[in-house]
Amino acid sequence: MSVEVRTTCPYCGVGCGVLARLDGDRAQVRGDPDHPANLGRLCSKGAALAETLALGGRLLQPEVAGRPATWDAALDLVARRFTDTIAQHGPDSVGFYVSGQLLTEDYYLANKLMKGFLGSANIDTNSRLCMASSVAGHRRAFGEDIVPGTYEDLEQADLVVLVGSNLAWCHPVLHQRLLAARAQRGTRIVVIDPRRSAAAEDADLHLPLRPGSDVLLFNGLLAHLAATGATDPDHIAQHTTGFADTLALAQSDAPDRARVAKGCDLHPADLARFYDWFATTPRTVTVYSQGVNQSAHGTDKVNAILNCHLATGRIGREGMGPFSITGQPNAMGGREVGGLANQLAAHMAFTPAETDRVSRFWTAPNIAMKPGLKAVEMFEAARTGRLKALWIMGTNPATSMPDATRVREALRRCPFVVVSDVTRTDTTRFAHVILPAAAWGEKDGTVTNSERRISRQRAFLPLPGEARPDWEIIAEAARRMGFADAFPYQTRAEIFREHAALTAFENDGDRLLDLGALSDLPDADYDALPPTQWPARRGTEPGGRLLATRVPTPDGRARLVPVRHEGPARPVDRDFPIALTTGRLRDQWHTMTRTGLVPRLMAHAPEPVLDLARREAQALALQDGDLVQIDSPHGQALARLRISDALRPGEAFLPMHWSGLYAARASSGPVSNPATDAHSGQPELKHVPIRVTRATVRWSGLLLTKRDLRPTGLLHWSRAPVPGGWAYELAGAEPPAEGTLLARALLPAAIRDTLIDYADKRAGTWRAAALDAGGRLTEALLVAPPGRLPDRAWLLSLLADGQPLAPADRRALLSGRAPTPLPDKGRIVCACMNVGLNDIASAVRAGATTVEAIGQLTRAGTNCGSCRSEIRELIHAQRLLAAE
Ligand SMILES: Nc1nc2c(c(=O)[nH]1)N[C@H]1C(S)=C(S)[C@@H](COP(=O)(O)OP(=O)(O)OC[C@H]3O[C@@H](n4cnc5c(=O)[nH]c(N)nc54)[C@H](O)[C@@H]3O)O[C@H]1N2
Ligand SMILES: Nc1nc2c(c(=O)[nH]1)N[C@H]1C(S)=C(S)[C@@H](COP(=O)(O)OP(=O)(O)OC[C@H]3O[C@@H](n4cnc5c(=O)[nH]c(N)nc54)[C@H](O)[C@@H]3O)O[C@H]1N2
Ligand code: SF4
Ligand SMILES: [Mo]
Repeated sequence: MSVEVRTTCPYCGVGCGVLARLDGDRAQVRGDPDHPANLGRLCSKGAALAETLALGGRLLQPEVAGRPATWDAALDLVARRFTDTIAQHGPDSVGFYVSGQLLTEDYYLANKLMKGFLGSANIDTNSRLCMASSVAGHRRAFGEDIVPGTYEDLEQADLVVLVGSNLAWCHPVLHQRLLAARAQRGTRIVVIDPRRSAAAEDADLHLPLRPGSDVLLFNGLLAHLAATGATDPDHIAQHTTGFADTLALAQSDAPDRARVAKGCDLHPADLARFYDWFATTPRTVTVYSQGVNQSAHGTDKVNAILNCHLATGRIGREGMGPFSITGQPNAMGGREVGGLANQLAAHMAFTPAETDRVSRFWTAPNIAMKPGLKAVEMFEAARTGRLKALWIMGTNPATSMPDATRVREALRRCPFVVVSDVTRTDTTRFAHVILPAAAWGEKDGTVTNSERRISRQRAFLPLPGEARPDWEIIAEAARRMGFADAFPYQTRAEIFREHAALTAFENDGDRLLDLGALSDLPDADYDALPPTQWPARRGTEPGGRLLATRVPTPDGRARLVPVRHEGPARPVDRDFPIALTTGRLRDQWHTMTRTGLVPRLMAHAPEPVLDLARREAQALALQDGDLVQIDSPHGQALARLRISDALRPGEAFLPMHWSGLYAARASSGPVSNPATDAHSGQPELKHVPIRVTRATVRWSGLLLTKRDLRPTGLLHWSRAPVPGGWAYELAGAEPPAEGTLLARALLPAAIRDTLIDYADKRAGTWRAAALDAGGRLTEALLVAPPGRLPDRAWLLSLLADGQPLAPADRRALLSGRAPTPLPDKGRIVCACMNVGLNDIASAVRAGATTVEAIGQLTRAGTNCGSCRSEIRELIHAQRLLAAE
């Protein structure tokens, strides 16, 4: 048996420690009981990591112009095209678009190459879509991008306010820690979210505010704190500036509570309760995430929250503080190295003193002197021809950027596009050069989580094919561009030490980001580095809370920032009357390149679904399960409709995960609004006005196959991995006979002869199946009028079985009727224990009224706990049904 390797989960910013090991060729993972972030827990995604490691679909060799190439040829071409483009058009004609999923060492090199040596600051990251408003808000208030608190604060608080954060699904292990602490000390939880999210389901109070009205809510809170004497005059006087002006603007914005209740569309009693709890609870932590950041006024939302904490002195102390929680595993590390276009490096910006300092440290005479293009601007520059060479690393902008159709146009027009990825994506389709990167389990380096804790990711798998770690790819390219002296690295430890040394360089305490104590870490200590929180100043104990008193502004005081409430960039109107928000599902990670491979993770949400408020669904006479078209001013999407009571009237929700690899046109990117926040450049991904209409569907189909296809020419398809292969849902607007022809073309010519083939023209149905030499099902294709496909559970079991088809099953395939209909679990709710919606509903009917009782009857919710909030909601819904 092999040794267990201590590493870190590559998904969310909680940064859980993982113990991974290889038994033969089977990987196994479990939570690291010694990691301070998770103390042994993992959520459904972390627990399924071992199932994402199969090499099918991995990029294993560089490609140039769609053909396999050697590393030498590919890297020479990258170096030559970047060098030539700069020689002809200047440094600002090239760009890098990178990712919070790179390791710190990768990120540091990409930033150093672009800003220090190519001479432009055109390196931006998907953190622009994610954390940029928090960064800008922190810098306005604290002079530096600092998250003051620690995870323990959530456990030591008496009140935890989650603003625009679905912690239950997006940071599940931290959510479980919070719920465990609440069971001990009775912590109150308030959720501020237009949607009744899974986190809201667990809250003591949910404020379903009008989308975009957060500033008004927190301005009203500041006014309330002042009016009730809940502010801390000593803290305000000694450690802050700007209180009077900030309060004055808050009071004029929110003159009384009635005005706030109306503006935010909240019940006055709920609002009063929240204000009262906040005013009277010193130990308060406010956690905020994308409902705050992804807004045209995200930076103001951040400062509106910070203002309330600064006015009460609740910052940097046990159980208190504002807490911007990061999304990606290394969003924080990217901010440390300076991966955003408007930062230089190591929390320094572009002042003359800072550019001088960094240029001396790097020995970089050609350093960028001004901020570069931010993500939305960068793709627009590529579209309009200003940007002529672009290198994308570890992110999938063709899917995840707003107004993604224009982004694709930009990628099509850009004369030279390089993509470093581990797999094919919507973005690699536009690449002139594809570089195969090492994936989780193979790569090795550091990441920093939401509480500033640096952890090692360690390799436990060999590099497959010709894949190479990102830092090596970047260093190789840099050497070929003529910068061998500045990129001599042989190991990642050297890079980490240099990064740590830069944070400490000429830093006499004016930058809190200081990793000086790690700047001469021997290789062996780097390899063995335990999770370490910064600051890690030389000669001091690392870690701890920050900003309680001293703040890294020139005068040492934190700034309250006056902010005024403004609505969304583009409100709803007659043409686009519904407000769409986009966000995350429990078991998927982003554009599904890894979690989409795991049947049990996919089972929670196997199809792209638009949630629509009941009032609109009724007004439009839409039914659950209808295929609907979503039109926004920017683009279109197609998804299955689900009527929702968790949404406010007038609102809809679409997951951000679906890409062109998993569905015909269900991505949120083309629909989303590219309008950005003026301070942070972060796009308003949480609000876009839309119109919803029923799509005309005349036939539907189901294809079970072992092949990995991407159908073209159909109105709609989506797919999910299932045991034994893939299940494709198909739909078309043609009459069933034509649909049959279209669908039939999906079958490979070679096997069309081995088919069990049955058509009933009158009924509009057609069924076909292919068996291998052993009589096992390899393909099944069924076409029928909408809603008339045969029993799905039975069909899936035939594919999963791997046994020769029994005569009864053969006959049943022809007749379209399952021999004995299998019990249908319904959509899977508990991914760990494989428990479905229908199992839970029958447990409720059998008398289970608590999550614990459901657990005893079905085992749902007894492992990672990620599904417990949903089970609570289901119990509630079932009991309402029963009461009707
Ligand atoms: N399962 C899963 N977990 C993840 C990820 C994933 O892909 N899957 N991704 C990670 C990443 S990179 C990130 S950034 C985080 C994101 O984590 P979260 O920010 O928690 O997740 P989202 O679902 O994007 O959005 C949060 C909530 O914002 C609400 N919202 C929309 N508009 C408003 C508004 O105007 N005001 C307020 N107050 N709320 C609003 C939405 O209804 C939604 O419930 O998750 C991380 N964790
Ligand atoms: N409408 C809408 N859009 C959104 C959001 C939203 O809420 N709504 N959220 C935004 C947010 S917060 C985020 S963070 C983004 C996320 O959006 P993306 O960053 O585009 O999403 P991912 O699918 O995580 O892309 C990561 C890519 O890196 C690859 N990869 C994985 N490991 C490695 C590696 O080690 N090296 C390299 N080179 N590649 C690797 C993966 O295969 C994948 O293709 O989406 C944003 N877009
Ligand atoms: S909470 Fe889940 S996704 Fe996030 S780091 Fe932990 S195991 Fe990974
Ligand atoms: Mo994110």
